[in-house]
Amino acid sequence: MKQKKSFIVLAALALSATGFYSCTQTDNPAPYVAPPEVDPFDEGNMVVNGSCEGTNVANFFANDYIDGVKDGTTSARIVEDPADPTNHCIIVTSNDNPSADWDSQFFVTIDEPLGVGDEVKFSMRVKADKPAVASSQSHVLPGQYLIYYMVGDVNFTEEWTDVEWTGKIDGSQAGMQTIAFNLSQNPKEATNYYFDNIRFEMIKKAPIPTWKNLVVNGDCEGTDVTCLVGKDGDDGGAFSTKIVDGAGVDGSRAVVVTSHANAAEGWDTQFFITIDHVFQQGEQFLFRMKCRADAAASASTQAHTAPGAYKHWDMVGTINFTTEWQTFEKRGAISADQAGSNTIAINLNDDKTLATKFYFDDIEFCIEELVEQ
Ligand SMILES: [Ca+2]
Ligand SMILES: [Ca+2]
Ligand SMILES: [Ca+2]
Repeated sequence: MKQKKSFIVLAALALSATGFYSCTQTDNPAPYVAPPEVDPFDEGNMVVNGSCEGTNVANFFANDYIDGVKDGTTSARIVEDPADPTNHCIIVTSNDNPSADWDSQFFVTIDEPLGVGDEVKFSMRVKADKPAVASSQSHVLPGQYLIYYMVGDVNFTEEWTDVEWTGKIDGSQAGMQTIAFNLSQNPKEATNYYFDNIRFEMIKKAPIPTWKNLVVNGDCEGTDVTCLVGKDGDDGGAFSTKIVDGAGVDGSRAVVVTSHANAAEGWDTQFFITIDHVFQQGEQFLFRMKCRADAAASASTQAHTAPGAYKHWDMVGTINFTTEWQTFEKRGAISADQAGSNTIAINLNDDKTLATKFYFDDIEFCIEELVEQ
């Protein structure tokens, strides 16, 4: 009896110590595995093992010479710092009488390519067995050259020296994920280069361009005609937007504008899409709408500063209407002539003898906006 009681106490203690209250005695808990040691130098660093105190060389490559023999582009070697047995660093050995600055190279890679406008900071410490200078290049992967610059020239002395560079990725560097250092440039003779505390940080991702639609009630399902202004040919120039039930796509509502058969000018009949935004030169835009007419017709378009206030003879080119619904789309950049306007005017009496109805639905005028990531 006494023996049985102590067994129960021991079993209860064992169960509460492991935390597995639902376990039976036959369960075999998984062995404890210590979590990997986290190197504080890795935090925020796009380069893994930048301190070189681990063994991971996934982000380091060397096109180098070992015992005077070309070793090609392979993983870089981490060695004990010759001046400090408690420290580790990368060693890259160059060659005598190189034929080009890039006979020997060191490459630092990151796992994701950078895009135009990404703001980044690179730093490391370097030294060499002889004073040296290395230029840097942007590559995709090691050896996939993009452009002859990246983080500037690096100066090496026989003592550890910190180098640092901050900048933005430009169009020629887009897609880069490797910094290449040319180690056969100066001096033109064999020496050992050392790299340590390598850090490549993202300061700020480039904002993403997105389309922002500025047309109110573009699908015509509401009553707001702030952005949708019509002028029928027989209205004597008066604005009178008509949103008509059933005239739209799939029986929905749409704007209807009617031309007349004895027009004096192409703009006797017009439809205006006006937005609460003044176009800036160079601004990217996307104009899109669904349209049709009761007879085939073509319409020129103009830029206006308000409905009826002419600015320029072209805005989104010529629109060709058929009797079927179709999507008209125009992308472009606001020109100097269009800058300052805010309205697309569509001339619906370019055929001065055509009296017909034009239908407009699902109208969007989008301006490109940059959204922070
Ligand atoms: Ca190599
Ligand atoms: Ca180190
Ligand atoms: Ca509609």
